[in-house]
Amino acid sequence: MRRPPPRPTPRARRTMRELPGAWLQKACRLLVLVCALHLSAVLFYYLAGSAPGPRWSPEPAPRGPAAPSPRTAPPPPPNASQPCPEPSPRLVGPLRVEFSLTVNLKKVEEENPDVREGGRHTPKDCKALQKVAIIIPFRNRDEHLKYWLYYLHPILQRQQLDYGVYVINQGGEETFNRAKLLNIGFVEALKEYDYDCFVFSDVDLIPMDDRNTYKCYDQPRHLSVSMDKFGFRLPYNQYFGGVSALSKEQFQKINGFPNNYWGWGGEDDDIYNRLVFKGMGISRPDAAIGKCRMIRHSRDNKNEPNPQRFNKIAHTKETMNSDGLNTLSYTVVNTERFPLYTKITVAVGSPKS
Ligand code: UDH
Ligand code: NGS
Repeated sequence: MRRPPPRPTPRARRTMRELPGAWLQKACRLLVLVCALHLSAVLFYYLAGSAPGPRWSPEPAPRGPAAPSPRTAPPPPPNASQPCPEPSPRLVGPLRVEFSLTVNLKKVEEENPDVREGGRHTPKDCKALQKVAIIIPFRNRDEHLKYWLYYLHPILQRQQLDYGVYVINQGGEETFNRAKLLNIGFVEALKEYDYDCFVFSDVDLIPMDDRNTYKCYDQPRHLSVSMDKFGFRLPYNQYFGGVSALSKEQFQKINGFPNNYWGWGGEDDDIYNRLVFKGMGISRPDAAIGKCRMIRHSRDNKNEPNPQRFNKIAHTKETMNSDGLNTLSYTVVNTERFPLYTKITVAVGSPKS
């Protein structure tokens, strides 16, 4: 005789009753886990796709040289988009400028990822209204250059300019020649790109308002009109020193700048005379927008006041056609393309040569 199966104990009976609930719970946990995994995968790919920096095309890399790094990547095609609005909507107005902080150029590079090698920038979302070469006369002022790069790159980008920064470094120990270095900057920048505007800037001058756009106007433009060292006003009405902007045509019309002002002073007055003798006037921003700070410094070696300057500026009319772009002679010693600027070291000769 078969014995009946043993009756389940009360505990077993309870387990059997709870069985469907426990399975459901396990299945739910599994579902939640799968969902979480899916979500993290989606999040990962989303973030990777929208991270700042260049997006690489999914196409296979072409054979040949390595893909260019973001700094050497070609600029966006200039006619790819609409003209940039005037004024730039990215301007912020008055700026705080001080020289007590220490500038780290590596950090400046990181903070300006859209500046390409050699200190070039082209706006991404519109076509710049002007192609501007910024020319800085230079010798032994690396500390000042750091401040200039730190302050100016963000400003120039907000101004939506297609620009390049050229530091024209006078090689050797001869007396400094600011105006000749500026002429050289004009010629050398044009060898690199079809610039239509040239901003000539001392290395120690920083604008205090980004509405003072570093571009060219119908008339030659004087930009540093309201300097702290002159109590935020012009030292005299004809003053054209510091920072100025001339279009390619305006510059050529005056035969460029004089080549034979050696040492400090007068070359900016000669330039002013040239402009007036060619029938041009000076355009300027108003005193508030034209405010700028100068980095205090002592007189440099080999840039003593030029005793001939008064005599020279008295004769601009007679000399301007035979001293300038048409008589410019120099040698390029070295061209270095740094991440934030192009440095061209030149031999300019000496007062006697
Ligand atoms: N520059 C150099 N190196 C030099 C000389 C001049 O880089 O050795 C460049 C630089 O861009 C400078 C510009 O030329 O900003 C104009 O020269 P500067 O700064 O000497 O002229 P500035 O009129 O000063 O600003 C003159 C000397 C002031 C002495 C004041 C003493 N308290
Ligand atoms: C004038 C100079 C300019 C000079 C200006 C400001 O006297 O070259 O002072 O100089 N002209 C002559 O000497 C003929 S500054 O105070 O910035 O050193 O730019």
